[in-house]
Amino acid sequence: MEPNSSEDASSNIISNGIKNNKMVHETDLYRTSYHFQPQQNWMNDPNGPMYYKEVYHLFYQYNPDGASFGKKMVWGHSVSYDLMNWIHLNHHPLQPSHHYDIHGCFSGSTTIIPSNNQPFILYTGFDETKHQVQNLAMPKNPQDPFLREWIKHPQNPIITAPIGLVEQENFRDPTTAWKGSDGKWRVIIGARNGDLGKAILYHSDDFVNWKLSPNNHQFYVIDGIGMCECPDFFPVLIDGTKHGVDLDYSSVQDSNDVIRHVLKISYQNKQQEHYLVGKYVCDEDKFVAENKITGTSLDLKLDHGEFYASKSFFDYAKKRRVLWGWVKELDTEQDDILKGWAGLQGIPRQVWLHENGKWLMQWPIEELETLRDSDNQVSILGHKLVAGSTLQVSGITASQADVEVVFELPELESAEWLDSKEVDPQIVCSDKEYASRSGIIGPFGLLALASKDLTEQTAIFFTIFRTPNGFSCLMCTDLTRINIDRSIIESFGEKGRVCITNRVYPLLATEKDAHLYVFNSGKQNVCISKLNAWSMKRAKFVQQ
Ligand code: DQQ
Repeated sequence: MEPNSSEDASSNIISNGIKNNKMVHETDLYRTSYHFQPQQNWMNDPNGPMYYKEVYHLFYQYNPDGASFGKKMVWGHSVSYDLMNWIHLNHHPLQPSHHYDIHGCFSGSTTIIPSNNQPFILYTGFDETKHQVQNLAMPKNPQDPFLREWIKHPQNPIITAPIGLVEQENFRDPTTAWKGSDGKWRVIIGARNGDLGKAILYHSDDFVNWKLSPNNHQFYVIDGIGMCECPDFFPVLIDGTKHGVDLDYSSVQDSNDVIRHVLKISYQNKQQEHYLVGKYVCDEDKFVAENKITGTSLDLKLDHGEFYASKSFFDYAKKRRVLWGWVKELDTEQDDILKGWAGLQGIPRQVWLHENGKWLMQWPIEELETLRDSDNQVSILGHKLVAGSTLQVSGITASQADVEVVFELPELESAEWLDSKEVDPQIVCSDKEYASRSGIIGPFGLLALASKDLTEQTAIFFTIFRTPNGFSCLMCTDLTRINIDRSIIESFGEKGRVCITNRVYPLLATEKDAHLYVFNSGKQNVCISKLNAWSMKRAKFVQQ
């Protein structure tokens, strides 16, 4: 069973492209129907997402000149009322214009100043000497809910790299700033110094003049990982509820018993999102993490697939924290140039802390359900999935679908033995043949974007093991959700504890030739206690 392969994608696109001689979205087999992507060209990191004057804003790293990473990156900008349907604004709020960003306006964040509800952008400029410096921009007209025009601060660059502490070429991606209980603004900037990955902390009284934190400017240092890109620092409630909290520390002293903080870094060398959960002592600028980033499979990760440079924001409207993440292409640069675009944003996710206080939970935001086509839904209840069997889920558009499935498992005693100290689950997972190998309980799961003859498919599967401390499952889950959208598959397992994002480029399983199956390669029967699947409607994207 060949998983959908990326390397053969080019033949398909080339044939389409040349044949039709015009690549319009409809014929573009891999262009998504409900994921955020610009009309054309290259997109990477989500920048400064926010909710302002009842409008959701998403800025993103964008190359206006082509479908590959550009020499003069700008900030793209789109707005929405529901985080699903978008208005792509024609202007670029930030584009290279001065010595301090002439080689590119790189990633950064927005901060809304509570006192006057005015948003500011802090972003990294790639300057004339190819050093990375931090700059400030503010809206020309804060009354415009679409914030179409931005002005760069005359004092830019407002922060330059502290020599000896960090490399001037690796000092970027300022976080959303927050005000401490001492009334001082704080911001973290990602950096590297040799093998040391660093989160550098700055203070400011007026949001313009910044200096290294006198308490603890090396906010967090990780040896052996190299560059810490796109840091994100935010509070979460420890009561397990899905509510979000914002970065307001007027009373932080006594809230460490109800909140924890998350420091997320984009691990450049591994292109993965690793995070720490811990206690933040604001007036000492100390972050005491309860886990470590070691670069091994034991690390806490936001996603085990293609998901990078993520950024969260506090959604005042719904009192939740929403997470965006860039999902890059896995086909070739040639393919991207031919299809005329590259890069997606994952479905925005609500993020909260598990009630055990140890790890984050993520789930697609509820607005995604507004795109479910209720006239095109399938339900399967209490179906015994016999060992070695496959069941087609028909009656939906399998190339763009939303699926929720609950599996019930037989008695577990017969499960195979696995000592996770001896075996790295990540390696087991990455074995392409694993899904078809017959274990005792599993592999079982879903075959998405599958061709009729199953020669092409992407398996999302689970296996149950007996381990030294009880039972564990390889992405074992009782509740899973997968979002399928033509060339992206996002899986959310165990109610949101495990997320895996895939990019696939099916050659056969496209449009109406795409199918969805449930399978059980295990020796024991499992039960589909509940499966609901919906065809998904297209989201609306307009240019303005
Ligand atoms: N992408 C940006 C950088 C950031 C990197 C440039 C992460 O600011 O570090 O597009 O993908």
